[in-house]
Amino acid sequence: MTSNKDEYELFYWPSIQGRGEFVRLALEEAGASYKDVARGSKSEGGGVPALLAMLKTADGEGALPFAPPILKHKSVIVSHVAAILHYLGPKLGLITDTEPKRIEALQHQLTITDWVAEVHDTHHPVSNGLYYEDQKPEAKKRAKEFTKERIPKFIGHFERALERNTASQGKHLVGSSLSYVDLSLFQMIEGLRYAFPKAMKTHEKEAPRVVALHDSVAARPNIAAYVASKRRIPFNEDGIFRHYPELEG
Ligand SMILES: N[C@@H](CCC(=O)N[C@@H](CS)C(=O)NCC(=O)O)C(=O)O
Repeated sequence: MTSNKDEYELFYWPSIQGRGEFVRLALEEAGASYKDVARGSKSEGGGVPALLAMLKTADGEGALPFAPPILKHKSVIVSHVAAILHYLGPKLGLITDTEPKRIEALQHQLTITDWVAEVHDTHHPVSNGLYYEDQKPEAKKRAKEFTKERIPKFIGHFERALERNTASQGKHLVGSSLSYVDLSLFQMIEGLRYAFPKAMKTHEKEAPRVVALHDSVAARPNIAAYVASKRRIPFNEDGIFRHYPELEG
């Protein structure tokens, strides 16, 4: 189904931003040609069957992927958001191609991976295999702790990381220019504002650099165009960032 112009193939669930969005943002910022395979038509070899086939057979070089998102580039297959961005970063000009900078970015991205897992656990604290409605009391407890303790801890961490990065006067997380980690932090703020608007109003006051970084990413022409386009799936209650008013107490 891939035409020659689609250099990268992203395999991710077609109806949510989810973890795939961190990869989409990097590809969009770079203006890369890519195919969001499961959003393509089944008749042309896309759709969810193509994603399931990738999970099952992973025809290419690389580890058998456990879960999406998965990137295929030529014959190389990469899964896990942080590994995908580590791979794509230098190719897309979204990280300085030196080992110290790449490992610095990878560490930040892995912190975001941990943070995303905690966001997920606010609505699925007991099991992925159960519906939200079957774990509501636990979700309430988890979300209360998450909004009170964990959001400020993570946001505060990134605020300090920005402050410490004097090479960019606190404007970027790694080095002196935009990296894929800045795009991912933008997405965390977007998602948390959707899921927990009240808590974010409070916590953002303590993190002016994080908010400024979010705003500067939002204003980048390719990101602004993408966010306004149909390619950007709206947040919804099937994704990672879900807005359940009852979880904000
Ligand atoms: N560490 C992985 C997590 C991947 C992941 O949990 N993917 C979700 C969708 S967002 C999934 O389909 N998981 C299936 C499962 O855990 O059984 C990453 O960062 O990409």
